[in-house]
Amino acid sequence: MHADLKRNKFAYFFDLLDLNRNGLLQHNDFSDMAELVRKELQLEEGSEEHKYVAEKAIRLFHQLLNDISPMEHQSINKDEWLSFFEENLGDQVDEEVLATYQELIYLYVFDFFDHNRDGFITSDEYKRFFDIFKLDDQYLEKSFSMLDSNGDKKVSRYEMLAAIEDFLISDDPASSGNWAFGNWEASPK
Ligand SMILES: [Ca+2]
Ligand SMILES: [Ca+2]
Ligand SMILES: [Ca+2]
Repeated sequence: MHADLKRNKFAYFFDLLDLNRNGLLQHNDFSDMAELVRKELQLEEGSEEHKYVAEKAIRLFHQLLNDISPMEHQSINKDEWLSFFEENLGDQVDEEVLATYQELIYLYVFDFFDHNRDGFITSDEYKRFFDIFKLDDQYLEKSFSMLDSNGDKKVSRYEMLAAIEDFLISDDPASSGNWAFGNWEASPK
């Protein structure tokens, strides 16, 4: 059937998080992301808010290091990433792993980009997500409309969590959640 579908999505998500596109997930991918968010939100360097953002950004990395135990110190390669996700969210889904990553990814992509803190992501806020992760914005509109399942022009927490779950475990190529982070069939730039 669609044996490669989930693998392609896992690989796409690795490339997205690998902010400097060097083929490895390392501390700087996450701290650089926090720095971009800090500038975007115009937080003062060293402020409590800035520390909060930096701490939250690194949480996903620490969870990954803990779960994957990479060969190289503090450096996760794509094969290690793919084996972990295929083992835990592949044919057999470990519910605990799913819940953990659903929440962490939610915090990483939703919470950071809800700039006005109203609990919804607008298409402008979603565009910043595309900009920071250098995603191809020709897919911005399509991705946003796939996320916005009730069509009210904003993405709620519920819509985002459902999409992330689909992205992580659905093996249906027509599933709208596959589009949560842009065009999963293309490589991020
Ligand atoms: Ca990297
Ligand atoms: Ca908002
Ligand atoms: Ca909506």
